[in-house]
Amino acid sequence: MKRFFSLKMRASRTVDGEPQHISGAEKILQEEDTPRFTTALLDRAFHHAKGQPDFINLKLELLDETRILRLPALPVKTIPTDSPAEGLTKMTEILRSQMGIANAERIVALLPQCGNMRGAAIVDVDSLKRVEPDHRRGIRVTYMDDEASAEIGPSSAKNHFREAIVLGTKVANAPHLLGELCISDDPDYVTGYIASREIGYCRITCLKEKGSPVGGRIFLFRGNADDLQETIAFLETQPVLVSNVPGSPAQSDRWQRLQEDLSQMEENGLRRKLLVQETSAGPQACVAGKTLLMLASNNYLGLAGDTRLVEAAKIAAEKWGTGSTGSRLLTGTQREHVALEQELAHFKGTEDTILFNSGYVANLTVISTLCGRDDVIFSDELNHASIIDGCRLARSRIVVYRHNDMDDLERKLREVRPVRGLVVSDAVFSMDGDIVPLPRLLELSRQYGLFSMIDEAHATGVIGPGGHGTVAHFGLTEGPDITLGTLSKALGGEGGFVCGRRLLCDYLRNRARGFIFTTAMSPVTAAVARAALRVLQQSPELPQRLASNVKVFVDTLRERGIVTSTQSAIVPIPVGDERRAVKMAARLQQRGIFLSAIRYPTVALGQARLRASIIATHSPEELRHAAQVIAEELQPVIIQNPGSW
Ligand code: WAQ
Ligand code: MG
Repeated sequence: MKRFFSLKMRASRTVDGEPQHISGAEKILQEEDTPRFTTALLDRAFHHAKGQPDFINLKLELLDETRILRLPALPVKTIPTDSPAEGLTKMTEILRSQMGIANAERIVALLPQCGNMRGAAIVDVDSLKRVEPDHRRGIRVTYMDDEASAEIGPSSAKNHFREAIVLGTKVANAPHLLGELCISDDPDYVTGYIASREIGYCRITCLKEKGSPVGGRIFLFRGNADDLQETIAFLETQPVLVSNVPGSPAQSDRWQRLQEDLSQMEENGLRRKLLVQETSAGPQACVAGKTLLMLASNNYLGLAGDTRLVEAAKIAAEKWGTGSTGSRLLTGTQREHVALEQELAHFKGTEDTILFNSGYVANLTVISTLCGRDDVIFSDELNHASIIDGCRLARSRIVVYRHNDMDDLERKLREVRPVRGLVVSDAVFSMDGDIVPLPRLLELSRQYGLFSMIDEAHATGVIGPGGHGTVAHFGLTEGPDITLGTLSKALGGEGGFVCGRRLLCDYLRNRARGFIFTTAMSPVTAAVARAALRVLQQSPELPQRLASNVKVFVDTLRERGIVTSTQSAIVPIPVGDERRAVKMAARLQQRGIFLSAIRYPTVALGQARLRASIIATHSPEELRHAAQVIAEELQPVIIQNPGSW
């Protein structure tokens, strides 16, 4: 096995009795390379423009290979700017509209005060306070290197860009950090950057006057005191090797980049594989010839394999054929589509409904059709990717509020005072299984004159009496302006829908690109959804059976010491480490239980979990058995690893 070392060099000179820094560098390298690099670093120390050192500190330290995190370099984008004013404005804009940070101006204004230190400032994006323990030193990020770098040039060849992208990639992947701002304190270097996992590494070519020694670096933090400790520990001690670091901002190879990214995912346990299901959907599944208890599907009511839906599909196919033949606005509207829209409106108690080809498309389309550059969208931090993508497509200013925290939402509404916009939330959160506090959300949206929207993907057919959804669950007389649902989860088919007032649906039929510029769903698909609604109406006990199954499963887990809770059919079981979660899921699969390991980027790094979703047609015995097996497998992990780094 290869042994990896961290090599650090610091050279200084004593001036008036005080040590004065000359140069410093660090590497992560393999044992056989240590002599070569030690010599090269010494050479760099002795031949520096700042002068002759009288003190050189060389440190060589063995690293635990299994702890080294390998990360692909952030994608690079360059934004050309002509003046510091323009550059800082660009930075503020990105911070505000692409990263959803309300205090953007004030944070950028702090930047020049956070430089000329050994380290960087950590700024709490909500309180705007510096929270790193030592304000004179800052937090110094170390234990990182470009995986491929095999050269140390003379100090004159210092490559600001490559060093910064290595640091920026590590910082962007640190827990509880939303991103980073940086201006170099090299008087001759006016290019700086703003970076995050979402926006990548965005270079801004002019951020200060040439000749100015004033730089700065800010890490944007959100969290509590424990979170801060975790962030600092990651920055200061987690070894990181960054792969695919471009030699210059312009360098790229269009295929190699894809290959390296996939290899990297593989190494980090993040590469996905498709599992082929060999039977129709039900409480059991057959994968690779083995029968497993299915705890990973969205088939909450068991309808995806229901014979009544299958019959409806056959009849519809015979009557209507298989394709809709065109856009809804041209030849793609058949009686099945119209009837389904009316029946969904009736089911949800709204004036009208409009169909989409999937829930993802529905979110993307509705949000980007209703909102534009002049809107502010308030979005829960745990909202589903399709909501986030919809917000981005809208090009609105995005303000992210803390998960299900209506006080935080209210604070942000008060602060931003939006003229126009939207408050949007999942109804049931897909990775945690909890429910949006809808009454308060509606009250706040109304008070500020904003549209309200919930995504009932995991609520339709599951939540509320008869599976009617979140509005029924809270016993409200008036629901949100926009309610989105899917036909593909509890309703056992496929497609998405949006319901609300007639004006909303009429508007969307005329303006929504994801409705207009696509072929309508098959009439068979529409007929299947209608059959699912009929089954649900004839069997209102189905959602109840689901709820009591969930209770059996959660109670058994709890009896066995596994801490979990849910308000829906989704039961998150915390594990922490990504690779461990994957290993655990594989082991459970060997023991006949199929559930998914959910990990970064679906949830934050270090918060990997197992996610069980329950089906109404599971038997209580099956669920009790599954919970016991899961508890047996998980117990040692929970004790050894409370989800820390
Ligand atoms: N950890 C934390 N903060 C640091 C570190 C570190 N390892 N090194 C420097 N800083 C802080 C410190 O406060 C400096 O004053 C500030 O960052 C700027 O450091 O794509 O050269 O080394 O072409 O001057 C950006 C490259 C170069 C843009 C940034 O920063 C591009 C740069 P400098
Ligand atoms: Mg530097």
